Amino acid sequence: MRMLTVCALLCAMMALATAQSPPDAKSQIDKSSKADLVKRSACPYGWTLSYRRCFRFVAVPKRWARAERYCQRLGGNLASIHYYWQYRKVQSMIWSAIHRYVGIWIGGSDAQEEGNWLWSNGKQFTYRYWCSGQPNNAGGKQNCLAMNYSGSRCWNDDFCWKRKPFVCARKPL
Ligand SMILES: [Ca+2]
Ligand SMILES: [Ca+2]
Repeated sequence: MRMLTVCALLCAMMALATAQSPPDAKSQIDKSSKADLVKRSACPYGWTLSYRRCFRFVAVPKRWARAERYCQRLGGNLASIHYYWQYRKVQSMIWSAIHRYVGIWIGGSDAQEEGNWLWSNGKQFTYRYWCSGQPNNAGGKQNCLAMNYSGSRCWNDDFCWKRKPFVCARKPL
């Protein structure tokens, strides 16, 4: 009997709670998350959308740190690469801009600690596409990641002071 009373009380409270929440709350959430999705798939002018990230190739050569600061002023960082297909996509973006393969800075660096590669945007450095024999830290001072190296167009650690074109990446708007 006591159990029944407790149950009746609980059921009444639950019914009250349900009645108090606005009936269209769920549809409101659905609508706003849909709008959010549409919004997040847009890039600022001059950026290329690729799977929820915006990329931008900058042809003016800069040192790695200057390139990173330039990307930051545009609301991003030097690009990080996490998959082979993503690397191919960035390569084709560069190719359609300049129709040649040259060394390009992206956001990897082991300047903080030799051999400990980090992306400047804070993402985990798991995917790698190093050329054979790289990174070799030539001269004990190669701490920045350049893509499109050699005929295989793979990754090389290079001197950060070198001026190279670069690729920025940022979140969609
Ligand atoms: Ca190094
Ligand atoms: Ca090297």
